[in-house]
This record gives sequence, C-alpha cells and structure tokens, in this order.
Amino acid sequence: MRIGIVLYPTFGGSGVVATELGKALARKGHEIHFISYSQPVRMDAFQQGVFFHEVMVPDYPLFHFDPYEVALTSTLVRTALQEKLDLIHVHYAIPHAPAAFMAREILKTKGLSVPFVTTLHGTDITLVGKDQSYEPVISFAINQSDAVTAVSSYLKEETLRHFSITKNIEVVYNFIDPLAIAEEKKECTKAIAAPNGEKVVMHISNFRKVKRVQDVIQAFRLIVEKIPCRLIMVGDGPERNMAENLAEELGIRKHCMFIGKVKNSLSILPCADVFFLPSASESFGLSALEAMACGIPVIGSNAGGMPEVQIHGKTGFLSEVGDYQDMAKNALLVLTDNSLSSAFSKACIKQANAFRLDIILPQYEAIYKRVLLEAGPSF
Ligand code: GMT
Repeated sequence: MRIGIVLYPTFGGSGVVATELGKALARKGHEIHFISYSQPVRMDAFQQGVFFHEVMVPDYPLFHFDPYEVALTSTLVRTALQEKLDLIHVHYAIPHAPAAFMAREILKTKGLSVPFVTTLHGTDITLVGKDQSYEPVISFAINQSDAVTAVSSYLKEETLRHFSITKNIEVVYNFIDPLAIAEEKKECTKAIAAPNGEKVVMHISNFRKVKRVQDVIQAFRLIVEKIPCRLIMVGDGPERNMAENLAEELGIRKHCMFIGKVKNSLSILPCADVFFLPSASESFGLSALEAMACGIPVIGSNAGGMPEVQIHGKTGFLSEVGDYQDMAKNALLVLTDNSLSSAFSKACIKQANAFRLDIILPQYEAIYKRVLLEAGPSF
C-alpha cells in the first residue's frame, strides 16, 4: 500500500508512534510518505520505501495566524495525486483529522477515493480537543474518518464522553520494537550518571504541567535521604525551570542531572533502576512502556490508560495522582530489594512483550485493508 502518514515531528509520543509505525510498515514493503512541518526526529534518512513531504506555510503580512491546516490540506492533495496514495493515516486529531477530511473531499471532486484513518493519542482529546473552541470540528472530523483508533480503552471512553461520536472507535495499543531495544541496550552508560554505583531514578517527558514533574523531584528528595542515588531528568518543556528551582530549594540539585532532549529514549533508559511517570493524565504512557521493555520497573500514577499497560505490584507501582510520598516509598522498595527488583524487571519485559510491534502492526494493516475495500478502487 502507499500510505500518507500525517504527524507531529517532535519527541512527543504521538510523533514517535507514527514514525516507528511508518518505518515498520516500510520494512514490510509498504510505501510510506510522512507529511509534517519538519522531518520527524525518529525518521532515518534513506530508508527503503520512506519519503518525507514538508508542509510549507507561505508568509504573508495579512496572516495574524499561519493557515497551517490549509497548507497541510494542499500538501495532502498534492502528495496523494503525485504519489498515488491509497490512504492517509493521521496521528493526533488536531488539526490533522479536519485537514485529511478536506483533502479527501477535494480528491473526491477529481473522481478519486482516498480514505483516511484517524488515531487519537491523548491530549488531542483529554486536554485540547474537548475545549469548546475545537469540539465541533473535532467531533465532525472523527465521525467523518473512515476508521478511528484510540491508543487505550481509557482514551476511547474519554472520547465518547466528551464528543458527540457516531463512529466506532477501535482500540489499538501503542507498541515497542524488540529489535530496536536490543540494539540500544548495548549503549548503556550508567557510570556517567552514577560513577559510584548509585541507584538511578529516571523521568522522561515534555515537561508539561500534565506530567507533574514536581512529584518526581519531591519523591526523589525522600529517596535520596535514604539511599545514595541520582536523578536523571530527560526532556525539556515549560516546567523544566520550575523543576530545577525546586531541586535547588530542596537542597538536592547536586544529585540531579537535567540533560534535555534525547533523540531516542531507548539509548538512555537502560541506565535507570526505576522510571517515574507521575502524570495527572496519561492516555497510554509510551515512555513507561519503553522503560518496561528495557526491564525498568515503573513508579507512576494510576491515571488514565496507565493501568492498562502497567500491572500494579508486578511491573512497578501505581499511586494516586500527586501522592509522591507513596511513590517514594514504592521506589525505595524496588531500589533496596535486589530480588524484588529482578522479579519486577522480568515481569516488565514479559508484560512489554504483549505490546510488541509484530502484534500491533497487523492490527493497523487490517484496518487499512478494510477501509480500502469499503472505499473502492482509486488510482
Ligand atoms: O504526553 C504528551 O504530552 C505527548 C503526547 C503526544 O501527543 O505526543 O502523548 C500522548 O500520546 C502518546 C502516544 O500515544 C501517549 O503515550 C501519551 O500517554 C499521550 N499523553 C497524554 O495523554 C498526556
């Protein structure tokens, strides 16, 4: 199949999932055309069957806001015509689903049928989409999609709760690629962070409010009071300064490393002894799945779709949102008991196996085949 994949090109989970999905589909012989405003961070140059099309928004003094959705729609129409796309798969509803709808309708006027699949990732529904400014358009674009998927049952239920949905939403979980994990594990450089064999606590996110990075810092203070350990904070975003200041105020800054964005989190995760994800809301928690796949127990919140991926008391522990004291207590259990941490580590790898690429990819392929059959022949 020739598939156009629309995505955010950044470090966020939706972009990572979309890019890894496209690369894996290309390895299976499909032709993949990524469409975004810049090259996706996880895209490798010159992979067989993988192409990138940049959305350019022309500058004009009249525009107070860039008409990105219009530029994206035009790029979709152009790419579909030039590359003879069979279908379009958009990741993250805003503004990708309305743009794909418009493109599909424009192509219809040319006698072409190019269906689109929308994958909902989380904040497009739970934080941004349900805002009254977007809701009518997002409801419409979801209902008009030829197929809709959500990355967890929680996200499916949230979508049905907040939007007027008539379309069936299928749950297709996020995935990990065991081959990529095996490859990256070789690179573990724990001694850089913990030269004296300290335990390593790690958090990876975009440092937005929803990630509650302050809970990571507060919990770490309670942990470092008890055992020698280091905190590695990976990523960047609006709450980073606050987190660094809090670490300073609490007198633990010297035990922390804020290392900024890392292109591939799999290259750093194996350095950790526990992974923290205390989010206020999390539709799936891809970074926690990646940690589990590396055998790293997860200390997190029981928010959103987290309990669909994590098994409380087996792959780590889930606490109430904001209860950093409980998180610290749980982390200390794992960090101070070698047999517990090794049992958790094995359970993590086993549970992450349920989310393997080779299990999830055919689910997307089956959806593509179905919508193509329903849409009928095009090019
Ligand atoms: O977590 C973020 O803020 C980034 C966001 C994104 O769109 O990239 O992540 C969402 O999609 C990921 C991939 O499906 C999920 O693993 C994350 O749980 C989800 N984030 C939230 O729901 C907050």
